[in-house]
Amino acid sequence: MKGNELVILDRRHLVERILCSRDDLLLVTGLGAPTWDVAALGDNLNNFYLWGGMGGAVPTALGLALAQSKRRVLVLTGDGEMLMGIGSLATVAVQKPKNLVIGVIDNQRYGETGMQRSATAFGVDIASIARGAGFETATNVTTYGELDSVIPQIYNSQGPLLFNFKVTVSDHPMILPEKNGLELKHRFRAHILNAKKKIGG
Ligand SMILES: Cc1ncc(C[n+]2csc(CCOP(=O)(O)OP(=O)(O)O)c2C)c(N)n1
Ligand SMILES: [Mg+2]
Repeated sequence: MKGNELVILDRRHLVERILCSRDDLLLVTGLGAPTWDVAALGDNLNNFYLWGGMGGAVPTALGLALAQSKRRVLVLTGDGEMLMGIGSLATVAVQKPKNLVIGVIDNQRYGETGMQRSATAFGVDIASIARGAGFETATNVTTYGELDSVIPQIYNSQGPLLFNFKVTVSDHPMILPEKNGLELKHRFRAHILNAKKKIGG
């Protein structure tokens, strides 16, 4: 995948299609637009939104996946955020969490700060980097047809998996969830641990 090829995925449609069958999926979102995309679908106590800590989305999701090994964990983050934490792919490849899926929403831009081109606009391929780290499954997804075949893998295939979704540059309204990080941490933790107690885990 070169940086200048046609891309047709819309990020809000993408996220809606992935999450419409989410069931009890645990979801970590990278700062900025990926958080707003998920919030646009309504709040969910199984969501852990990151507002800062750029580069920390995959490490956060990795810790969660290791601690909650019976739950499926998805992280949705941006190309810029992923590039900042790119070394975390090596850690994931070494840890091999079976329940972790990484979805990169790759608009080839740093959206929030003014749409500056990221390295992926110049051909840097995050999926190839993940394969180089040791991921068996790490691919680019550019069409809705490919997305349809990837969604069952997100929910069922053995992780770690990485899907780099090529999306159009867009200007969707900002939908902001709760911003207090402490509150977000406490409610997520309480919800997961309480749910675990109920199923006797
Ligand atoms: C350490 C650090 N550097 C820079 C920023 C400013 N910043 C916030 S969001 C963002 C761009 C994120 O780009 P990307 O992850 O690709 O998300 P997009 O909005 O493009 O979907 C930047 C540079 C920050 N929050 N933290
Ligand atoms: Mg981006």
